[in-house]
Amino acid sequence: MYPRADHLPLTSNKITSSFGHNCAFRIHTTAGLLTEALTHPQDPKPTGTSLALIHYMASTKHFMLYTGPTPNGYKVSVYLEELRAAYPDLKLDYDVENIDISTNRQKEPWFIAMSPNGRIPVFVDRSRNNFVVFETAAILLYLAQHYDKEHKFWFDPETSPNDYSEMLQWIFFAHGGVGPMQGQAHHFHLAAPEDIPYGKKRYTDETKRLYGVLEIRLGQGRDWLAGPGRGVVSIADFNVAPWILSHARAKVDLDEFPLLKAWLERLEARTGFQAGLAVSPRKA
Ligand SMILES: N[C@@H](CCC(=O)N[C@@H](CS)C(=O)NCC(=O)O)C(=O)O
Repeated sequence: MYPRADHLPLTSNKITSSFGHNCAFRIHTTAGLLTEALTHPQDPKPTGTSLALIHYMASTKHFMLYTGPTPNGYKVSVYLEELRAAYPDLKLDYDVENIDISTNRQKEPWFIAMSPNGRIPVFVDRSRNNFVVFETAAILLYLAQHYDKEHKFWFDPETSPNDYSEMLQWIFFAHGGVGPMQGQAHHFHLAAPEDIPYGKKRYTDETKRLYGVLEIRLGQGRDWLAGPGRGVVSIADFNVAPWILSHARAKVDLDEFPLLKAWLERLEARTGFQAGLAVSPRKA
């Protein structure tokens, strides 16, 4: 069991000085990588720990995002790009390392040191002492709390408690429902080593049922999932949209859900949304 990288002890002061005073704080999170690099100096893999460490250390950008071209990966890059567009003065910038999950890089010790779950995406906040966040919904809420101070894409729990609660309801609904169920649909249709019609049908049907729930919500006179009146675009929408975008992989026809289809088109028309998808290009 690897501890969280930012809880690991400082391993080397020499590296701090060679990167200048702004980089000193980074050592704490990189300690996981560093420990691996020092423990396995013979690591021959070009994508191994030592290169990951160098990549991490060589930048002064605010954030580091370990991600990939998947629905969960896109959730975070979409919100990051929406934030960049909404808060140009913050000059939020970030490094991206696209993790090829087909080679199981996300199961390597340096990655597990950051995220014991061994899945992408993982977000590291260099500006806040290399704090590490995994689980997409938690990353979105973290970004909202620290970098969306004007509540452009979320609701203030103090002044708008009901909107805040509804936003959480739709985030949890997607995080516990749409993601896992549609993920299984993708698996049975595209990745399972054997053809299992029962699994395909069960998870496609459940995905359709969950899309139907979103359709009901949008049918309540709404453009967006949370917020007063017709709603306001928020992280409740960003959190589920990349899954809906992948509907074909789950063998779901979006024409069966016209309000959801129109909602997705509204999101796709947004510059930030498009930029977020471009962060991790899908392989042809
Ligand atoms: N509940 C997690 C799910 C993350 C997840 O399942 N990521 C997938 C890609 S969409 C992954 O890393 N799969 C590789 C693996 O399972 O090893 C979250 O929301 O962050």
